[in-house]
Amino acid sequence: MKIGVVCYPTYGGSGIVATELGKAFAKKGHEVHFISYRQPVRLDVFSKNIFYHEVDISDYPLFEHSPYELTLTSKLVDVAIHEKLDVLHVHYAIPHASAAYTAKKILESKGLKLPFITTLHGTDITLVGKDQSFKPVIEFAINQSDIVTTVSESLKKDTFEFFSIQKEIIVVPNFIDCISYNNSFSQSHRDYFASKDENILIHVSNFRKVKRVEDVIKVFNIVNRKYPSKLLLVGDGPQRVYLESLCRELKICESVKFLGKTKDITSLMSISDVFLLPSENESFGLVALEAMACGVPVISSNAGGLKEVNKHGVTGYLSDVGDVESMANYTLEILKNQQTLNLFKKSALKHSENFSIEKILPLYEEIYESLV
Ligand code: GMT
Repeated sequence: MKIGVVCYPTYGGSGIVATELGKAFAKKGHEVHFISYRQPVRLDVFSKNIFYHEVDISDYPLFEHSPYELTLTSKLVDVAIHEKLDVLHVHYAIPHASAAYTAKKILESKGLKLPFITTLHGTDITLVGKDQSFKPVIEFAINQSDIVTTVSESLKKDTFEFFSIQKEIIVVPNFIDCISYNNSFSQSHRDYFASKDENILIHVSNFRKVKRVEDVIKVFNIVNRKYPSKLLLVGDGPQRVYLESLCRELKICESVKFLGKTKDITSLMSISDVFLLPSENESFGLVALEAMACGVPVISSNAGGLKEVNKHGVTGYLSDVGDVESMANYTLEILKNQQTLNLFKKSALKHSENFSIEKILPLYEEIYESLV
């Protein structure tokens, strides 16, 4: 098959899922054409089956804002015609699904067919989708997609709740390539951050409000008073300055390491004991799954699809959003002795295998084939 993939190229989970999925299809011998305004971060491999088409976002003096949706639509038409795409998979509703719809109609006027699949990832529904200024477009684009998928049952429910949807929605969970997460532990890396008797807690995100990173710091502050620990904060974003000031206020700057947008997340997760994800909303929580694949138990909120990923009392624990006391107590429970920690680590790793790419790829394959 010749597959077009549209995604955001940045660090966000939707771009990662789109890129890893495309790479996996290319590995199986399909031709995959990525279309975005910048090369996706994980598209760092050479393969004879992978192609990248950049959408021009340079400004014309008349425009105050670059009309990305239109340049994307034109690029989709161009790539579909010249590369003879069989199917298009767009990740994130706006503007990707609406651009795909317009491209499909333009192609139809030329006697060509291009079915498209829209995968909804989370904030396109739960945050952006709720915005009245986007709602009619998102609703229309979802209804016009040939197939719609969501990454969790919870997001499917939200989509039906927020919009008037006349289509069936198929749930295809996020996935990981288990092999690439194993065996990244390095004692010297661990020694660099913490002494022998300290624990390492970790959080990875884009530091947006929805992630509630301040709760991560508050949980850490409680845990650290009982069991001396270090906190690794990986990522960056709008809340960074506030988070730094909170650490100063709590006088824990020495124990909290802001590591920025490093690419080598696996190595950092592999030396950690507990992963914290207290999000206000999380359609799936790919990053929690990545932590589990590194053998790290997860303390998370019970928002959105996190219940479908993190198994309470098995792979970690879930608490109500904002209940930092409960999250701290659960963290202390996991860290109470090496035997308990090892048990949780083992269960987290085992559970992550349920989301292996080998299990999820055939679901997308079936969807593509049904359209081609
Ligand atoms: O806000 C983010 O976390 C980024 C966002 C994205 O679209 O890149 O992530 C969403 O999609 C991920 C991949 O499907 C999910 O694992 C995340 O849970 C989801 N984020 C939210 O729902 C907040």
